[in-house]
Amino acid sequence: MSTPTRPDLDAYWMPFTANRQFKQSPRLLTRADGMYFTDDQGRQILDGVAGLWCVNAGHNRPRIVRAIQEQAAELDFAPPFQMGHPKAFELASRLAGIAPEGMNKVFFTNSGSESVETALKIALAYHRARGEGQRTRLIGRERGYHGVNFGGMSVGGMVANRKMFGTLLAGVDHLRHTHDIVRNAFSVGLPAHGAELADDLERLVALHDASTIAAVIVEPVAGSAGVLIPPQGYLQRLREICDRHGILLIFDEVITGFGRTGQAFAAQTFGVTPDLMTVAKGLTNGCVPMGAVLAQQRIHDAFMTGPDHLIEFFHGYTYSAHPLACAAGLATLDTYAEDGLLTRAAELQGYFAEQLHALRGEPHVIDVRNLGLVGGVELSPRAGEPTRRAFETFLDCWQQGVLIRTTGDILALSPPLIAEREHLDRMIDAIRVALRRLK
Ligand code: PXG
Ligand code: PLP
Repeated sequence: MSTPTRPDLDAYWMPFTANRQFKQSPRLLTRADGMYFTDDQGRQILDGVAGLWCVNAGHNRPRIVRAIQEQAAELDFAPPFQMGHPKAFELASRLAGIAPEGMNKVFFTNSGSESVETALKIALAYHRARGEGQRTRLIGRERGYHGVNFGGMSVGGMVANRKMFGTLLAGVDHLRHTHDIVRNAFSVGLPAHGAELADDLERLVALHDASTIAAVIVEPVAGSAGVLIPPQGYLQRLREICDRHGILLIFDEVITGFGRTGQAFAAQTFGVTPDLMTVAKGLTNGCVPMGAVLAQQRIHDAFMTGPDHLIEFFHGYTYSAHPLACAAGLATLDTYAEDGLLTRAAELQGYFAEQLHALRGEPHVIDVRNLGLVGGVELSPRAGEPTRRAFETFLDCWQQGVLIRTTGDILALSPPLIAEREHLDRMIDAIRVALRRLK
């Protein structure tokens, strides 16, 4: 095989990466199409994780590529403050059109992390605008992931993402997580046990008083922390408790949005409508960075007071509603609609679950879980070396030409929604082969 010339790897400090390991044996992707990447050795790599939970329509979709190219030549940038461009309004309307009932106001950002910061700020300012400015407390959940900025890190619950960074935001508390491998191991779809864990919010209300709590933020399905599927009835119960106490409910749908769970949004899959919803990733099929916060009309309207020449919400990003991102977003929504991708996971999930759960009984496997086109396989950690088993499985799959994700000792699959059965088979087979030769 020819040895390609590689760039100098020294200067790039890579995000969420074992930099030293990577630079010793780099994994460089140079092209992508459909379900596959090509690496710099010319190998085809089956994409088991939709890039990073974002390329839901598969790679290199002609309609999206063309939209970005044409947009760059037509309007490269338009300032988003006190100005607009048509596609920003069009994309907001289109998003409202597929969103849960009543979530019809859209604030654009450039990432999931920025969406989370934005949603938390909207929640605080909403209460203040209504004369309840004492509601400042934010509640997250253990094992939650809400991006890496200070707000999201503070409400997040993954210790490695928090422990190095000081005191974080004050006035944050956390619900217990819902992962219960003792009662729920190998559940197909929603686990049966644990709806009562939502009552943990009542404990925090009793501790802090509801009048001090602005919002609760949770991922409907926790992705980054290892595919934690909510117990049956849990999200409904959380919604009821929030309503009882005037607490806003924020769903972080950065991963679950755009078809991952079988409907456009997990809110629809679960039949639970939040007050605010954060999205990113699949919004542009991963092609151009973009995120958004979707809000209920009444949240937005609470801001629309005072003289009408004044700015109502002092927040925004230079690249909010960037023309390239809006063009990509519109073409992405067209692609999802044309190919029926927002509900495709619902059609495939039965087959996916069956194949994935066949990994039960393979070496080291202590749990398998699934919903829509998200799958998690939890391994028992090697004594004294947590995370190594999963990382070695990841490297083995890579050698076999399959890209998966790991977090801790959990393997995650989230294939593009265009996946066919044979692609799902191949991903799961690669994991099986890797597990059988793993120490
Ligand atoms: N919220 C959720 C629920 C996410 O999954 C973010 C916020 C942050 O989005 P940005 O665009 O700022 O990265 C995410 C991102 C993983 C993994 O391995 C998942 C994410 C990011 C990095 C790694 O599961 N999700
Ligand atoms: N830092 C400085 C000095 C800036 O001027 C700006 C934006 O004008 C920012 C940070 C924020 O950048 P962005 O709007 O791209 O988030």
